[in-house]
Amino acid sequence: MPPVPTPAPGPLDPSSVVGAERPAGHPDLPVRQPAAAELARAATRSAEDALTPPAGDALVPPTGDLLVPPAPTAGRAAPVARVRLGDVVPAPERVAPVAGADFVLTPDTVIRVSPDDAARAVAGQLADLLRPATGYPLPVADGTRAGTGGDIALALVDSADLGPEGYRLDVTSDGVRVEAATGAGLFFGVQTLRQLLPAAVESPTPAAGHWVLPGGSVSDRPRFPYRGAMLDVARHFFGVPDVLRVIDHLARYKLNHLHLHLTDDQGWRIAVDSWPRLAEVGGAGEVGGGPGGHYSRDDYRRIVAYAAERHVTVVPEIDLPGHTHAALTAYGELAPDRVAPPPYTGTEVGFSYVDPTSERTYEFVADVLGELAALTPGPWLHIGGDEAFKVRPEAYAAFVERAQRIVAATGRTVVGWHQIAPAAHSEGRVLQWWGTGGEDPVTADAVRRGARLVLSPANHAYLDMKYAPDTPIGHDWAGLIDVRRAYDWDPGTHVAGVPADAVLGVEAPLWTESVASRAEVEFMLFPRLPAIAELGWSPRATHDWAGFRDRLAGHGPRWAAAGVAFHRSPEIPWPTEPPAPAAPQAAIPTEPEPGAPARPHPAIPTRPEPPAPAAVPRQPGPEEASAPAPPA
Ligand code: TNX
Repeated sequence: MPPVPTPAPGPLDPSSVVGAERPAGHPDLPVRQPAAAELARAATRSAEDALTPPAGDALVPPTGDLLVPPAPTAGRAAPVARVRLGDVVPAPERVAPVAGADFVLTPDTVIRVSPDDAARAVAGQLADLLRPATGYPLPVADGTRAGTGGDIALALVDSADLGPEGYRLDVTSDGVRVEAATGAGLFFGVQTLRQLLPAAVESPTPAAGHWVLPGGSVSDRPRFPYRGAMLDVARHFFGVPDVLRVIDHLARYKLNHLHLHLTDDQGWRIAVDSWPRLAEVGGAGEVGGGPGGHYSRDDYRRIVAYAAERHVTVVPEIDLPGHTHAALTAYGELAPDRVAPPPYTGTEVGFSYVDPTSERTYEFVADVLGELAALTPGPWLHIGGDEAFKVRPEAYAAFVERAQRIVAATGRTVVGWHQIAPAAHSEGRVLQWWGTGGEDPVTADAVRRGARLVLSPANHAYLDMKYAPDTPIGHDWAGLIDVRRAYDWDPGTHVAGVPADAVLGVEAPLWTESVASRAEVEFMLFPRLPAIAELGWSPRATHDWAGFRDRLAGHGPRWAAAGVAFHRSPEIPWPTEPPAPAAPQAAIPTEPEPGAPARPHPAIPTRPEPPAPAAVPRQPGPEEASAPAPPA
C-alpha cells in the first residue's frame, strides 16, 4: 500500500494570530487572508533583518511583516508602561527594588565594558538591542570604572557565587552596572536589563519612549544548567533565517540549548558528504507534499555560530533507528527489505526503521554522527530512539548500545528520548523524558544506573499541543496546554524516583506536523516558551502562578512591538489600557474570539487519517497510562 499523503497544511488563520491585519473598528469586514506565497515571503525575512537594522542606517524599518502590527513610530506618543524591577521573566533569584533610584537612558549614555572580547561582544549586542527604538548612538567604550555618570557598565568580575551563567544588576539614578564572571552571565544580565525598559524598546524602528529603568538590584543565576527548546525541522522545513529568529526568542528568556530535530520520516535536513543522497533525496519533501529542503554544512555552521554568540548550544538530533523513512528513500540498502520506499508526507509515526542487523547500518550511523560531531562544537549528540515500534526490544537495545558507543567515539555525550532507558548506561548519557505521568520505573532505573534527565513532559512542555479546543493548529494527544498547564509543574520532583540532582534541566519541544510558517512557530511558542524557561531558570521559591501570570502579561506589548506572533491566552491579563499617560495604545489585536468556531487544520485531521504502510499508531507507554488515549 503506498504511503497516504496528507493534504498540504494551509496558513494559520490570520484572525487568530495576534498582530493579524484586522481593520480596526470594522469587525464585520472580512479579514484579509495572506496568500501562502506572502506568508512564505514573510517567513523568509531574516532574523537579522527583523531584529537588527542594517549597519549605518539604523533607522530603516524592515519590510512589512504581514502578521504583525506596525510598531509605534517616532513622533507618535507611545504609551509609557511602567516596568517594575520584579517584572522579569524568568523570575530572578533575588530582586531588591530601591525607590527613587530609577535610571534614565539618554542620547549621551555610553556603554562601558571590561576590555575582554566576550564582554565587548555582549556590549555590542546591548547597543544593537537598544539603538533601533531609542535612536540613541550608545557608543561602546572600554573601561568600567563605576557604572556612574549616566553610563551602563558591563563588568567581568571574579565572583564564584555568580557561577557560569549568573549576573548582578544594579540600577541607580547615576548609572547601570551589570557584573558577571563570564560573557554568558553578562549576556543574561543584558536580557534582564532589556526587560526593565518599556515595551517600546522592542520596536525595530524609532519609538517615542521615556527610557527609564527601575532602581534597585537583581542578583540571579539559573536553577538548571540545561534550558532548551526543540524545533522539528523535519516534518516541515524551516530555513536558516527562521531558525536564527527562534534562537533570538530562546536568548530573550535565558534558554541556552536549541535542539534541532534534523531527521524524521518526512525529511532529512542536514547535508552529509559521505551519504549525499540523504539530504538531496531524503530532504526533498515534507508533511503535506511541500518542497522541504535541507541545511548545507555552511547553513548549519551559521546556525551554530549565531547560537553560540547568544550563548545557546545547538543539540543536533539524528532520530534512530525509527523515524528513518526519509533516509530509506535515499538509501534502500539501509531498509530491512533493501528496497527504497517512495517519500512519505503524512503524519503517522512508528512504521520505519533502519535494519539493526546490518553492518551497513552502523557504517551509516558512524559516518553521519562523525560528520555531525565535526560540525558541532557543543558536547551533545542526540540519537532519538523514540517510537521504533517495529524493532524488537533486544535488537533495539543492542542498536542503542552500539549507537551510544559511536557517539562516545566522537568525543560527544549521548542524548536520547527516554525510550533508550533500557539500554546499558554509557558515560554521561542523558535521557529526554516525554512521558505524561509521574511514574516511570524504567527511566528511574536508568537514572539509578547513572543517566541524567532533560524533562519534556508532553502534557506540560509539548509546544505542538493545542492551547484550547479551538486552537487552529496543533495536536491534543497529550491534552490541551494553555499557559498555566505549561507552568504548573516542578522539574525537580516530576518523575517518581528521579531526584532533583539527576535533572539536568527542561526542554520545550515544538513538533511541526501542523506548523508550517514562522508565524505559526511563534504562535505555538508564545506565551508558553517563557513558562518553560522560568521552570528551567528560576528558583522553586519564586514559583507562583498568579505572579507569573501578571509578569508575563507585560510581555504581550513587547512581542507586539517586536513583531512576534503570539496566542492571546485568556489566562493572562494582557494590558488593554495604557497605565499612563492616556495616549492611544498600539493595539494588541484580539484572538481568537471567544466561542468562535475553530478552523480545523488540514494537517491535523479530526478523524484519524488512513495509516501509513504498516504504521503503528502511537501506544502510550506504561508511564502514560493516565494520559488521554491517542487517536484510535
Ligand atoms: C511524539 S515524543 C513524537 C513525535 C511526534 C510528536 C507529536 C516523541 C519523541 N516523538 O514523533 O512528532 O509526538 O506530538
